[in-house]
Amino acid sequence: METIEGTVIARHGGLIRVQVDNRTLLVTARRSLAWEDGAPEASKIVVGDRVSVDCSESEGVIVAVRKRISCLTRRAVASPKPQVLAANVDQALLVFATKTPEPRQGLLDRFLVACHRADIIPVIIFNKIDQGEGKSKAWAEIYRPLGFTVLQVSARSAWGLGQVKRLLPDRTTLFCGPSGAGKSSLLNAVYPGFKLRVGGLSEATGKGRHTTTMAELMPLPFGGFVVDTPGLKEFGLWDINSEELQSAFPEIRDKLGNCHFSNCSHVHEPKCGVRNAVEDGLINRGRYRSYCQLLEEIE
Ligand SMILES: Nc1nc2c(ncn2[C@@H]2O[C@H](COP(=O)(O)OP(=O)(O)OP(=O)(O)O)[C@@H](O)[C@H]2O)c(=O)[nH]1
Ligand SMILES: [Mg+2]
Ligand SMILES: [Zn+2]
Repeated sequence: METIEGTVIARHGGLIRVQVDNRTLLVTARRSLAWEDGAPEASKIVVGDRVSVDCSESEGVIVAVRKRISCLTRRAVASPKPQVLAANVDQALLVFATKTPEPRQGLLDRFLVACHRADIIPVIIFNKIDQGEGKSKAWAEIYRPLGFTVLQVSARSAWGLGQVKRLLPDRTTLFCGPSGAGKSSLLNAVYPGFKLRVGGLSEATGKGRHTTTMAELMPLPFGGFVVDTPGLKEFGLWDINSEELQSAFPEIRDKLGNCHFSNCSHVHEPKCGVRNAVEDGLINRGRYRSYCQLLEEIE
């Protein structure tokens, strides 16, 4: 059997587009795939997967999937199954709008926990700064001291785009966030050659219209790859325990030594260093709320 190696750049139902050197092939996947790392729970090929394609037939067939270096996974809405957004990405740009659609801290904190779990570097982007700062300034003051990069940009006016561009060469970057935040607009602004479809917002709700309908991996002319994804409403955590959750919150990790009980959950125990820090204003209340909510959800 003659096989060649490639990278999955898009899925169209059962058909999978694979990049091999400078050409793309439209192939299918064999039913009994060989997963180098063992079949994952969501054993579905995703964008970013490195695959072996058998080219001995006229139509190529994927026969094996290589070990994933990273994969950003969420619990799909109304389904017990995990959904992998993309494989083998190095960093994720979490794109929110400063004002509309209104950014939700709960969603941001979920993204950050999932990136921590997946060993993917998160970057928080507030787009549409041309419409005003909205919550972006207050949130930058919360998240920057925690070690996260927070950028304020505008795809429309090109404000701050240099900072985004500088993050991209020679890596694979996932663009994710709610529908209508401007992920595709930002990508078009970074490289007009993409010509991605951009959609308006619903006048009634201020939310996006789910313009991008599938994840797609695209090469940048200056090196590196980007993945545009459909907007996300929900992000359920997948495969994470309470210790990992705590360690995903740097400000909680920082106070662990101050709790009376070594197995403190920081929700109801007395003499809790984390809750004291919240009372003293050292830990942001919204962040603490996110932690409690996520802990309840995973337990
Ligand atoms: N004022 C302003 N509007 C913007 C900016 N960036 C994007 N928009 C508008 O926001 C709307 C949504 O943009 P998209 O790029 O389609 O958003 P998206 O995040 O890709 O949305 P989905 O594909 O649905 O997930 C469009 O009407 C854009 O013109 C910006 O920097 N400023
Ligand atoms: Mg889009
Ligand atoms: Zn505690």
